Amino acid sequence: MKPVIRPALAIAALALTASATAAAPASAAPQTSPAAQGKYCTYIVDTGQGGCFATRAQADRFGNARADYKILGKMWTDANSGGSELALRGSVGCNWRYPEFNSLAKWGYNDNISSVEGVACPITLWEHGDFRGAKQTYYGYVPYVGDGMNDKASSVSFDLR
Ligand SMILES: [Ca+2]
Repeated sequence: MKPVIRPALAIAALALTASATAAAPASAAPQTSPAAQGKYCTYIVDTGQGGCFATRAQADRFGNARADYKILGKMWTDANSGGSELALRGSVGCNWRYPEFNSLAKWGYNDNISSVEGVACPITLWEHGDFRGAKQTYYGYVPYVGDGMNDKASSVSFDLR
């Protein structure tokens, strides 16, 4: 009896150990936001498609780099265009409030914008979602949005020429 029981107990103990270690990594799964998937994010308002990529070249090629999907504006999570980058693109252009840009949270960019660039249009940051709260408009590249808007923007508009 003894030689048979010992291996059986050893196998049972081993199986318990294996299942316990397999469960641990699943409970510690990292949180995933769009920005966490890549440093360079882009969104094309015409198609409703976007993504984040490891390189800016990959982000620029997204959407087959159609020329009419011009970059309306860019924003970064750190000052001096540092951190993660979000480029918003569309064919309609300026003087239009894109309803799709009413929430930066869906791209992982809520309350973390520190620098911006108005590329095709002046870029307006709004303190809250749905274009509410305090706002500030920036022209061209601005390495720091200022203490009043830093890490506060929750929506963005391009409704000025
Ligand atoms: Ca905010």
